[in-house]
Amino acid sequence: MRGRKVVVKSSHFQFVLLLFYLLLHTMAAGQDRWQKDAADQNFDYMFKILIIGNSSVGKTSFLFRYAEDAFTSAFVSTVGIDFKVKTVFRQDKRVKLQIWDTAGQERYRTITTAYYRGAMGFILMYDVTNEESFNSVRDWVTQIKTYSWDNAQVVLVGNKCDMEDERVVSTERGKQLSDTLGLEFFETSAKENLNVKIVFERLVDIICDKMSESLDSDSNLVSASKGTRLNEHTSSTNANCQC
Ligand SMILES: Nc1nc2c(ncn2[C@@H]2O[C@H](COP(=O)(O)OP(=O)(O)OP(=O)(O)O)[C@@H](O)[C@H]2O)c(=O)[nH]1
Ligand SMILES: *[C@@H]1O[C@H](CO)[C@@H](O)[C@H](O)[C@H]1NC(C)=O
Ligand SMILES: [Mg+2]
Repeated sequence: MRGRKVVVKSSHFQFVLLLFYLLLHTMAAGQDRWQKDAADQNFDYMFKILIIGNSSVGKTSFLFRYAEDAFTSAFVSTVGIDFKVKTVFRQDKRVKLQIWDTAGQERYRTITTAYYRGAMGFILMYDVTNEESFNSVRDWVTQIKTYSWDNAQVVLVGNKCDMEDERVVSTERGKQLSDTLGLEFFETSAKENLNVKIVFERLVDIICDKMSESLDSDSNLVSASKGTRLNEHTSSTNANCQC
């Protein structure tokens, strides 16, 4: 009995150590990269974007495809959180994206939700071959509402649309859910590079629109937080499913 207790405690302790290490690691890496970013003043905006969704839906692969234009079929589940920086040009503006790839596994939830603050956009991902990941979308929306800024913009993404034979979530169901939630919707494939770039560009456009909208109505950035909430969106009628 005693031995068992000690084992439990020590693995718990190891886990806390791991969390602590991760936190320091990302903070150090973040600071390092922030300094580099600060040195490069060649951008008009900096947006923080998070990719969230259940484990194995393809978040890391999606970002890897976007940032490095590559894909690997090996599954290495993300530990904690990491980010990549990429600059895009939209509407004559240089927009620097800081894209955070979060771990989908439940046990990292305390870490990952801590990064929701200040995020301007979310890519909420499920896997069209995984019913449970689709059924969890509402839970993820709740997480966003709980931990992020009211004005955060969200795009719903059904990934792995190249796997037509294993598909269990139809495009129609994805579309329906996105309409109910008031989110724009895309089906994507990190493997076949379908709709990956479009998702990021669309999200940047939505954030830009939202920004100028709040600036127009209040001429004051501080009051932007009084704007539309997630559940009150009216947009999102376009089906973007080219798979
Ligand atoms: N066929 C196909 N496989 C994919 C696609 N995207 C990802 N995968 C595979 O799905 C598995 C999981 O991908 P990851 O990107 O690691 O998943 P994740 O969402 O980051 O998972 P966590 O880090 O645990 O949250 C890997 O084996 C990938 O190769 C896709 O578009 N099509
Ligand atoms: C998927 O994510 C939801 C929402 O966070 C969570 O409740 C559920 O346990 C996850 N499922 C798996 C298999 O990890
Ligand atoms: Mg991952």
